[in-house]
Amino acid sequence: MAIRIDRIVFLIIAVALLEGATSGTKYEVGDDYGWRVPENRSHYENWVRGKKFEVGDSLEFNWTDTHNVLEVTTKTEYDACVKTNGILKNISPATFDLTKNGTYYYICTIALHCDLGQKVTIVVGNGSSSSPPISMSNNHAALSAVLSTITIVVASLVHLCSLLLY
Ligand SMILES: [Cu+2]
Repeated sequence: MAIRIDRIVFLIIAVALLEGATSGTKYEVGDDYGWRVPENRSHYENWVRGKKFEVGDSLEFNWTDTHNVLEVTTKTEYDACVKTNGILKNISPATFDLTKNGTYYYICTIALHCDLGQKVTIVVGNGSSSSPPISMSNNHAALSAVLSTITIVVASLVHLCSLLLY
């Protein structure tokens, strides 16, 4: 019986840790529509509407034809579809983690795709990166660390008990 409890406890701990590691929402940009040249220029603007992005969330860009994702750093570059600066990802799916509050700009650099509306602006938190970085993620990380320490101690004790009993 002790061994059974031992296993159950381990299972619970594993699930808890897994859940902690995958907190944050993963958004597939455009949902089923994916990342491509949209039929209307406000397509991705509409997709963003009503969503509340938070620190710890991530974006996944999926495409099948010839596309890519460039994270540009300024609104000026975004508005003008400037393709020379930023983080470029060429392989689908391309994931970007939203690690802090701020405004993030993504465009496709292929041909005129960006000009045709294959671009998206993501606002995290209040959209300003100057807000203090106390954010949830830090508290979350600290809490996770404490929790995993506790679970390791508990797991060790349970294991020890089961060894002593048999
Ligand atoms: Cu494209």
